[in-house]
Order: sequence, then structure tokens, then C-alpha cells
Amino acid sequence: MISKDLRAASREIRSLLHTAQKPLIVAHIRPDGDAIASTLGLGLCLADAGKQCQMVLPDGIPARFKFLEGSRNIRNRMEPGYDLVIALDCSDQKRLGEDLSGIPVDINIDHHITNEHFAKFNLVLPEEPATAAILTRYLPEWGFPLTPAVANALLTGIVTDTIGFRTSNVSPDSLRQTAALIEAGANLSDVYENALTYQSYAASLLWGLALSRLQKEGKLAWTSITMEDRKKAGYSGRDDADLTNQLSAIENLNIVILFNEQNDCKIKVSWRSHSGIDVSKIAQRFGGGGHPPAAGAEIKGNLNEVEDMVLTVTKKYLKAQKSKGEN
Ligand SMILES: [Mn+2]
Repeated sequence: MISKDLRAASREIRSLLHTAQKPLIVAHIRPDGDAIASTLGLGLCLADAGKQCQMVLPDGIPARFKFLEGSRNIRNRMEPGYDLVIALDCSDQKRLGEDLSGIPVDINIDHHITNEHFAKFNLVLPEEPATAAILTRYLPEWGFPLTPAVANALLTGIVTDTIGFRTSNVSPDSLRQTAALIEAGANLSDVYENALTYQSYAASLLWGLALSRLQKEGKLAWTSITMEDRKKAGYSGRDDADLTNQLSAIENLNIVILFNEQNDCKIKVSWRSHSGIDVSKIAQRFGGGGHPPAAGAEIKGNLNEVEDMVLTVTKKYLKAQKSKGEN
């Protein structure tokens, strides 16, 4: 059931999307598959409807997503002259990056439970497994047809955010949406291989270096990717090369953490959890956010400091959860 507020937001969004001539679509920094896919899915729809559409992701897009039609039209910087701003898959405005964090946002479509409703109209559905899933549901309702290119993009968002339909928030509805996307021309095996399975040789080397330092204490395991690792492996991206998801595949753990050293004394920390432990609460304490089973934060400091701080807080949190469970 969709609430009255959401229905009202959906009506407003529909009319804004139809009236706009020069929409600007943005998503969160260091974009993942869902951020890229949602940007492309909506961008291609609006372009098909004859609009002069700007798609802007300040960090560009990882090579694995360049198979998507229209991905070459994504820009790093916005140009003036837009008449509508749409933020996708982004829970707070800071996550749009420096250039975009100050501009007024008209529409925010997202599925993060930590969403701050920073836009004029917010369509936030935390029960949906991906922002692309929300668009799959609403775009046809708003009168924008799902072409094969749009469907392929949206399917990429669902497949990546659910790690191939493996997360606990995959519902019968998500599978029905997926079926609708395949009917509209999306290619599931192609999306799966390109967006999820394939990885570069450099990424494999990077995994090896980071995994050689994997540590475990009770039901908590962690490791890090350092600047040095990236150099040694010849890995040019600043992302985690999907290692966090790999860590979360280790059995019998409650929480895994990846510390990803960025270039400027900043550490990107990613948490994944099992057994219903809400790691978004820990991430929020460090100024980050996310979903109950998957969250992240960017923390200032050197690797050792940040590791100590985060491990202490996470262990305390695990202990508190445990004693809560025992009561
Ligand atoms: Mn997402």
C-alpha cells in the first residue's frame, strides 16, 4: 500500500517531469550500479520524451558499466541552464558531491532508510531493493515507456544492489519488476556478466593484497585496501573493487568491515551485516548512512586511527546487540 503523501509526491513528480525542458539528473558520489543505472534509466526516458537532459556524476563511472547504452553521455560537471533538478539513490545532499551539494533539489527518488528528504518532493521507498526498482514501477505509471535501453539500465540497478537477487529485501514484487524489464527488452545474462561477474586482472590482484591482511575477532572480520595496494596492483579506481561484497560472503560472521584508504587522509569505511544487525546506525555515528545490512561512512584520519576507532565502536555495538538478544 502506498501512503497518501507518497501518492501526492508521485503526482507532483509526474507533472514536473513532463513540464521540464532541461532536466538535470544527479546521483551520489562514487556511484554504484544503482546510482548509474537509475541516472541512465531516467535520463534515457526523458531524452526519449524530447527533453534536453543532463546526466551528471562528478566521479564518472567505473568501466564495468560502460556497456550500458547512453553511458557515454554522462558528464562529470553540470552546465547552467537546467530547469529541474532530480537526485537519485542519494540519502543526503552532501553525498551529491561538492559542486552539487548547494543547489536546490526539486525531486529526490531513493530507497535508503537514512534518507533526509532534502528535496521539494521526495519519493523514498526504503522497502524497495534499488532506486532502479522504484523507477521500474513508476516510470510507466508516469507515462514514460520502458524501451530496451531503459529496461537494461534499470535491470542493472536491481541486479547490482541486490548482488544478483541475493539480499533479504528481494520480494516477489522485485522479481515481477525484473520480469517486466526482461519483457521490455532487458538482457539478464548480459547485465549479470558485465555488471556483476566480470572483474579486471588488476582488481583480482588488489583482492589478493587486501585479503592477505584479513582479520577476525569473534563474529567480526575486517581488512583494508591501502593506497600502496592500489599502486602495486595497478588498480586505478578509488572504489573497493567489489571486495566488500566478497567479504560479506564469509560464513558465520555477524559484521564485516572494509577500510578503503582514499588519497587525502580520508578512509572510506563499509560495513556489511547478517542476522538482522543494523549497521546503518554505526555508520550514522560516523556521519555516514546506508541500509540496515549495508552501510558506509567517510572518516578523516589515517588508516590506523580510523581502524581503531571504528573497531572499538563496532565491537561495543555488537556486544550491546548480543546482550539485548539474550534478555
Ligand atoms: Mn541504491
